[in-house]
Amino acid sequence: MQTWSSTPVPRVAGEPRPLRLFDTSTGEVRPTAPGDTARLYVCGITPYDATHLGHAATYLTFDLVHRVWLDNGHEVHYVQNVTDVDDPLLERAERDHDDWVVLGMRETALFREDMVALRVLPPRQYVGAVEAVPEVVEAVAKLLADGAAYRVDDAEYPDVYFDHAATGRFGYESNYDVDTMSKYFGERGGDPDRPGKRHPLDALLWRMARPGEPSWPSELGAGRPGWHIECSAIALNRLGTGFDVQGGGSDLIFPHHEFSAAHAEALTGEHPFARHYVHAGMIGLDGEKMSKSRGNLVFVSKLRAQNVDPGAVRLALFAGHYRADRPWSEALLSEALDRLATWRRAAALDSGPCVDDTVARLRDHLGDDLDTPGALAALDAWAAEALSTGGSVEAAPRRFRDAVDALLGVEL
Ligand code: 5CA
Ligand code: ZN
Repeated sequence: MQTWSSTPVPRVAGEPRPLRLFDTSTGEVRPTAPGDTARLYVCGITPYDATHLGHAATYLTFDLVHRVWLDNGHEVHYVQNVTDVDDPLLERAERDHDDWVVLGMRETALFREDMVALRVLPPRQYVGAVEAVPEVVEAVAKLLADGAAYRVDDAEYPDVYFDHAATGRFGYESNYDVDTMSKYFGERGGDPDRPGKRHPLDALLWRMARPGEPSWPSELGAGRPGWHIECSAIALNRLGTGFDVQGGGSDLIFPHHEFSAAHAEALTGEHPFARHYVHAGMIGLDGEKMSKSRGNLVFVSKLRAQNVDPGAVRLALFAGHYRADRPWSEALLSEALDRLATWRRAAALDSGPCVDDTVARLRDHLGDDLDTPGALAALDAWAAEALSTGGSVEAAPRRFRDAVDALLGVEL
């Protein structure tokens, strides 16, 4: 699939700080340790509706990871998927008498526009599930041959399932107990009650063709991919195993990232699939998680249509820590607009106070598990001083602007 266009990232003078991130699997903030090329996989959208601020917050979180690594001199090999064939997309298309292919293409195109507007740096490879069907078929065939997968006992639809115990490590990513796993498995796309499975927690790998559903002919029989294997195959085939960060929102901790890791580890025999599993908190509205199924959504495209500055959307979402579940509100946006206006006034001055310490603090905060509230406070302090007492360093406003641009992706 076509990725989206990039904006140039200015270089920032001074010493970069390495990036430490909270890893769900170990429950600790640990240093990321990328080689020359940092490898990042972030789960993409299921394109059945427009991008809302919850999605945006998650992609902005990983945009900061991308930017901090760039600041540290790494190349970043970033891969993202699009789940362009799956039950929610097919159900929405049917409900709206729409063609699922057209619906997916339309919403994916809108997502790209939203990402460009929000100045999210693009993935190097943006890969649809449909494009990846041959990769999924190859992976599922190998899992079957190795005994990590099996066909359900169903003469009509012998779908292929993954034996969740195949790697002997199941649960290491989420660290959830069995009750929690069972609850989320049922709520997030799993089918615990499917007759013929060996265990309720086993996950679908290949769904045999049903009348009226899209399918692809293959050595497994005509059918379509399960969800988790899509991300395992796409990530493994581009980034290899042991890549630096697997990312998504916290609703993907289980079952999605647990199974993506288990599938990939069963395929390669290597552990871990990713060195860090990083999860962004859920953005809510009116006291509930913002979600397509609940319909309590604020769309990025709607804000764009109202001419809301995308920089303010970034600052509003960065005002809270990425791991915290937090609400979106008009007040949050309005504070962000004020902050943006203040920073712009300060950045437009002819001179200002020395900015070196501020940039160092900005880097320290971002390096420390993306502490954006701390980063914003450091920048606020410089802007306030520049606007009140001034300063004589002519290069300072430009350096402030470049640091905000490079590290936070906000254009002043
Ligand atoms: N296509 C799959 C991943 S392979 C999927 O989960 N798609 S999605 O469209 O439902 O979500 C896209 C991304 O946005 C995921 O990382 C998800 O965790 C994140 N997300 C969804 N809702 C929210 C929310 N309210 N707040 C923060 N992130 C969210
Ligand atoms: Zn995924």
